[in-house]
Amino acid sequence: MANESVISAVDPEIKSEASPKVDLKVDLKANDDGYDTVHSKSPLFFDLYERKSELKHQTHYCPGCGHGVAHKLIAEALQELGLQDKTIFVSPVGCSVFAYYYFDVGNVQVAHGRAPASATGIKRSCPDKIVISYQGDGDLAAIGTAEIVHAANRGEKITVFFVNNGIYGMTGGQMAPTTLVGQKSTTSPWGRRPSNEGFPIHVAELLATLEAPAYIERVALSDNKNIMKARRAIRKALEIQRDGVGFSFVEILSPCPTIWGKDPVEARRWVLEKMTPTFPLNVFRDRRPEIPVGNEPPQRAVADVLEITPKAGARDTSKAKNGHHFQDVKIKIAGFGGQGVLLMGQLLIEMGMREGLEVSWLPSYGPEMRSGSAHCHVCLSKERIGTPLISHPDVLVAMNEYSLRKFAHEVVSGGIILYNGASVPADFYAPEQQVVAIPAAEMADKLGSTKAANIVLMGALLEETECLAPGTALSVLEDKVKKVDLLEIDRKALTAGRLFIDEQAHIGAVSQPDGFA
Ligand SMILES: Cc1ncc(C[n+]2csc(CCOP(=O)(O)OP(=O)(O)O)c2C)c(N)n1
Ligand code: SF4
Repeated sequence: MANESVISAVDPEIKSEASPKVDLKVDLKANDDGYDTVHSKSPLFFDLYERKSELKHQTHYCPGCGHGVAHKLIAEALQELGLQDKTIFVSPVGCSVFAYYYFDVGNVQVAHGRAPASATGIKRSCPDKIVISYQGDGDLAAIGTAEIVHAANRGEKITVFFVNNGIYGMTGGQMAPTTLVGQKSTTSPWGRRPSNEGFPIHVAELLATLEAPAYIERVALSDNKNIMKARRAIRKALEIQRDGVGFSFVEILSPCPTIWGKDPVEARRWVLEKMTPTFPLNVFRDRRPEIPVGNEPPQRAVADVLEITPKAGARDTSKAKNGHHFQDVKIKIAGFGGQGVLLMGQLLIEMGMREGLEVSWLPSYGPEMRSGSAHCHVCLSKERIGTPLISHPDVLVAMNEYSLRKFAHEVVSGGIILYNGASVPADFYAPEQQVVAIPAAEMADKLGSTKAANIVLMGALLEETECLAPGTALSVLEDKVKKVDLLEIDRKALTAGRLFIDEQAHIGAVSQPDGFA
């Protein structure tokens, strides 16, 4: 079998025991005994499987496992098509989690079920690459049902190889969505009953109800003839991606001798005799998707789409991209719901858009918005933003002590922490960051509304970082705050925050207990 030939191709000891005269490293040349070598290891595989230091030359798959065969067919197709250097292989959670030990291509291993979503992101950011999502049936048809359906429905130009062995292999044989009616598993020891566990899910047929997919085929690793068909289907799916046609999907019925409790030969026969009646082999889709022309998404800046135009007092947007001193600024604003945490983020991105920047805003809050904890991530950038998630902000605005303690460690070394308080707690240390305590709530209260504490801190942030122009802030406030009296308070709060930084912070109001400023 192909899997065995992979082993014997590289291990001199196994080779000499198994087939003493055949040097499988010789590529399709007649050997001494006159036979041609028809099985050999694809050069696309790494020479050694380093995961097993003591058994470097053998895979981690069980003997007779279909994953090894599927790997070989994929490797050979990539090799033949000359796609090795362009390929990014996304491996799943399941027995094939270690695919990256074998394929000498770009590799990413992702969370359970998420491979089509990750593959989508990779393909969209690197459209010239060949992106493969490789998944088992637990991964794709159970925890990852949503991901595969939506990736297929969007017609992502990726290739998905779906290894259907009717069971959860890695975790010891729980029922999968594809487990056959009557098939026993550790979680259906009586055999799957449609009345209780439902019927097997036919993923290929299900995806074929969608309009976008370009190619959907089901194949089986049951015997040589069907393996050859699988080989052709795999190659075709990759060609479809190479040619930019659309979403391609191959469901591969695959033996799992170990969990099925069968020897490798029986397991292959079982694929043909038991699986194919439920999962018929077929080409379910083979056509170029008909995407209406002229309705492509406009690749314009968000500010442009929303028709946000610069207002008087704002930074000159014609020079905006050159006028900012940063490549990007990442800000985290955290506090309790009701403190205007999310609103402050929205104001900042509105300002950013008016200054011609790319912006993102990612809110996070619990079910209890009022008084529950809330935070948001804001990114202002001269370039398109890869992710709105910010792990290490340049600036943290901590509206309360809880947020200060919880998020301070995330701030980059040399970053800024603006804390809503008269002084930082005595036992709080952030030696690598610049911490500025601002009694924002008190200041806002004196101006007429505690609610304006967020605007005091926004003024301080603008002054401290100079990331956006105060004039832009004013124009945004004028547009967004409808109540005249509140707008007046906000104006004053903005100025108060800026003045605090200018007049007090640098002469000692930076109140780290050790005097760090
Ligand atoms: C979020 C999450 N849930 C559950 C698991 C446990 N888990 C690991 S692999 C697996 C199922 C794998 O089955 P399948 O996708 O069919 O792949 P196979 O092992 O059969 O190739 C499960 C449930 C996990 N690792 N992560
Ligand atoms: S448990 Fe099944 S799927 Fe997993 S490696 Fe073994 S044979 Fe393959």
